[in-house]
Amino acid sequence: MATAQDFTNPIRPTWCSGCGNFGIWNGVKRALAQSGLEPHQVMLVGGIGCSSKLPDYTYANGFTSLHGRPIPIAHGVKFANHDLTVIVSAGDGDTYGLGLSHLLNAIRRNADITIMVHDNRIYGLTKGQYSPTSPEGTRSKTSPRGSLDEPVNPIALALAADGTFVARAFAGELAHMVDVLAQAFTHRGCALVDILQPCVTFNPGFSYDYYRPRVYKLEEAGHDPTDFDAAWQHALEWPAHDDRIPIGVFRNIDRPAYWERLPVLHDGGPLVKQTRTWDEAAYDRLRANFI
Ligand SMILES: Cc1ncc(C[n+]2csc(CCOP(=O)(O)OP(=O)(O)O)c2C)c(N)n1
Ligand code: SF4
Repeated sequence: MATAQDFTNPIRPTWCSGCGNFGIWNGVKRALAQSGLEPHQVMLVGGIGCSSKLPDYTYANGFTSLHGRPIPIAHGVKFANHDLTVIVSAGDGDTYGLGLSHLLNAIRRNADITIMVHDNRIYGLTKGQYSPTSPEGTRSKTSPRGSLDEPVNPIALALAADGTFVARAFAGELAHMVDVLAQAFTHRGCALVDILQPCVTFNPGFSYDYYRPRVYKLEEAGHDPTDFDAAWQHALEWPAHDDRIPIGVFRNIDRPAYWERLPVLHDGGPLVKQTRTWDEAAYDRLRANFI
C-alpha cells in the first residue's frame, strides 16, 4: 500500500518559505495514502496559481490547465476514465473568480471530482491583487483605496447549489485536514473543500496566528452533516462574523454521481477500456441531419 512518501516526486517546490501550501501538500499526500490510493489511480488537475503547482510536486498523474478552467478539464478526465480519483488543486481567484460558473455547474451535476481550493484570500502568483474572498475594504495592488466588493461565501454558495459534500479545512490543522480530504477523495460525487491557507508574502494579515484562535471543529460541536438547515446556519457564521470560524464537513449526503447516470459509462465501464468500432453508416446519417 502506498505511503505519503510515495506521492512525493523529486521536484522541489518554489513556494515562499512559510507558505500554507506546504501544509496542504503534506495533507494531500497523507490523505491519498489514507484513502488506500496508489499514485497511478490519482489525477491532479491544476489551473494557474501558486496553489496550482501542487500537481507538479506530487507523484501521481497531473495536468496543468488554464486559470479558471481546471474544473471542466477534471470532469472531462473523469468521463474518459471514471476509475481515476480526480482532484482539482486551485486558488480562490481561479475557482471563485474566473471559474465560478464551472464550480456551480460541477456541484449541481454532482460531478465525481474533489475541488480543493487553497483559499489565501488574495491572488498570490500575480503578486497580491484582491480576490473574490478578500474582505471588503482590502487594500491591494488593484484596490489601493480598499475593495468595494462583498466577499463570496464559498460554503454557502456550494450549499445553495445543493452540494453533496461541502467542507472547510485549515492548513494549520494537519490531522483534521487529512481526515476531511480523505472523506472528500472517497466521496461519491462532487466534493468542495475550501482550505484556509496563509499567504505569508502578499496577505500576511491572515496568518496562522490569525486563524488559530478562531477555528473550531464542527465534528466537536456535534454537527450532523446530513442536516441541511444546521449546515446553512454554520455556513453563515463566517466571514460575516470574525470571531469564530467553523472547519470540518458542513454537509455530506449520498447521491449518484453524474457519470453513474450515463448508461454508456455506468453499464459500459470506463471509456478508455471500451472497444468501439466506427459505424460509417451511423456517421453518415448523423451528418445528414446537419446538412
Ligand atoms: C485567463 C487568465 N487570466 C488571468 C491570468 C493571470 N493569473 C495567473 S494566476 C492568477 C491569480 C492567482 O490567484 P489564485 O487563483 O487565488 O491562486 P494563488 O496564486 O493565490 O494560489 C491570475 C489572475 C491567467 N494566467 N489567465
Ligand atoms: S506568494 Fe503567497 S501563496 Fe504564493 S508561494 Fe508565496 S506565500 Fe505562497
